Amino acid sequence: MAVAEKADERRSANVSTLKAKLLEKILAHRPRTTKLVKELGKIVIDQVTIDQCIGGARDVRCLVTDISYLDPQEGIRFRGKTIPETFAALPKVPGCDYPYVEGFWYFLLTGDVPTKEQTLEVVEDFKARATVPQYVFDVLRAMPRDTHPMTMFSTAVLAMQRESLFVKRYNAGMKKTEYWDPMYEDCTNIMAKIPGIAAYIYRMKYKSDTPIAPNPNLDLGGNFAHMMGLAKPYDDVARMYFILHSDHESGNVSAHTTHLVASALSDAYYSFSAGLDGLAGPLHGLANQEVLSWIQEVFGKLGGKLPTDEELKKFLWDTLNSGKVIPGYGHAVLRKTDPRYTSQMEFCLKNLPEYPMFKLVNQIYKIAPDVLREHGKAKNPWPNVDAQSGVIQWYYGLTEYDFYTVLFGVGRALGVLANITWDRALGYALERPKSVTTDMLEKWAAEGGRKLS
Ligand code: NMX
Ligand code: MLT
Repeated sequence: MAVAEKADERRSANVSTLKAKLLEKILAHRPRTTKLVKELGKIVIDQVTIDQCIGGARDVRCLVTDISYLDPQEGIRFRGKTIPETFAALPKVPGCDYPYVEGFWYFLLTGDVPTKEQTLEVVEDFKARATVPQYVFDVLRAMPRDTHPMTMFSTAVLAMQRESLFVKRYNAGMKKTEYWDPMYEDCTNIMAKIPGIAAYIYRMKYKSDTPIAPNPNLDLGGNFAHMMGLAKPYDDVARMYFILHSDHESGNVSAHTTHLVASALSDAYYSFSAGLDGLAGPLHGLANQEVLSWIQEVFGKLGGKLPTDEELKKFLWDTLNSGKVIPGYGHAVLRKTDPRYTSQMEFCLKNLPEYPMFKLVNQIYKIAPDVLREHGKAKNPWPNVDAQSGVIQWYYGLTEYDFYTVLFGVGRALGVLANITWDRALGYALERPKSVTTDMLEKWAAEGGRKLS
């Protein structure tokens, strides 16, 4: 890119430290992507088998992201850092155990750990963008109160699509190299507003329609706890929860859907709303709600008592024999206990070691993997993030478990919105894989494989 063009881009991005740093990173990264596509594009990195074609493209390497990577044995790394490393590296809110979510946003977007000062700049930027338009609340209020909170959340995000700066700039005419700028603005606006939207849905739906106004002196986690009406240390629980749920590389349903929709140059509102719809499925984010309802069922059947190991084993088998999955167990990529589960387990061991529901979760961890192995289907018998998260919410007073996936959605926004900003920055293409017919698969199978010329 010409020096003048770079300078143009810098001028147009003359806003926050984060945005300037992001542009610096984008300009440094673009030549790598260009070289990979133009000079090295025909190098083979994977092959596709018939079972992958029918079976959800499992393990096919055909997506790129530098924001997180999921190793089947080790679990997630955010920008190269494990969960403990991430928590240790980022600036913490004074008097709290967990980092600012805003600093984590800086980290996901740029790959750099922000200083305290850079973090506080993002805190202020989010506050300036946090006001939710009144029409969003009006839309929510017009929906029947028994609407699932994920439907409300996704609708609220979609309703704000008219705010998109990307659409305005695109319609006015803009160079492809500038796409990232209004995308970044839309994504930051969404990120700043959704804690208020989520809390409004919660207070309207479950707390007799008593929304709590935001407190302009608080960071995102603190303000979320305040607007939910949940006392300390729920602010730290929220920070931990949002960071842990943020990103899980690109292939999971919510991240992939957001990326797919954005690839049509749909704006961030359309894209994230669609991603939330995917998150609302019971095999994905809704599993955390299912875990809690399963646990309540066990307690309900035993009059609130903890089961014996034998009783628990029977409950697990009854669930499997009724054709259901054990929620919170198994994973499409992971082949070990999810480190997000471990991180939350450590939180529970420190803060609620004697809580009966936590004891039950631990007991399930002891019994369920063997039951799943004996069942013989799940490739991964170990727990995922959802097996542990609901217990913490319940302990701190958030017992309305059909709201849990909304919490997941607020956290997931950090990852998927950072990703689609980078999609635009690197000019990622419209996603359009090729489909084939069953006849074709049968023919290629009979021939011993498709002839690749
Ligand atoms: N309980 C019972 N059966 C299971 C489980 C489980 N927890 N996990 C996998 N299986 C079955 C699965 O249904 C499939 O059966 P079939 O051959 O009859 O279709 C078989 O085992 C092979 O599946 P896998 O290849 O091991 O898993 P896959 O990659 O297809 O799916 C999940 C991954 C996560 C969808 C699956 O493990 C599952 O349904 N788990 C329970 C739901 C859950 O916890 N989801 C949350 C995932 C994390 N998140 O937050 O998104
Ligand atoms: C996620 O966090 O998205 C889930 O663990 C599902 C996945 O990674 O496929």
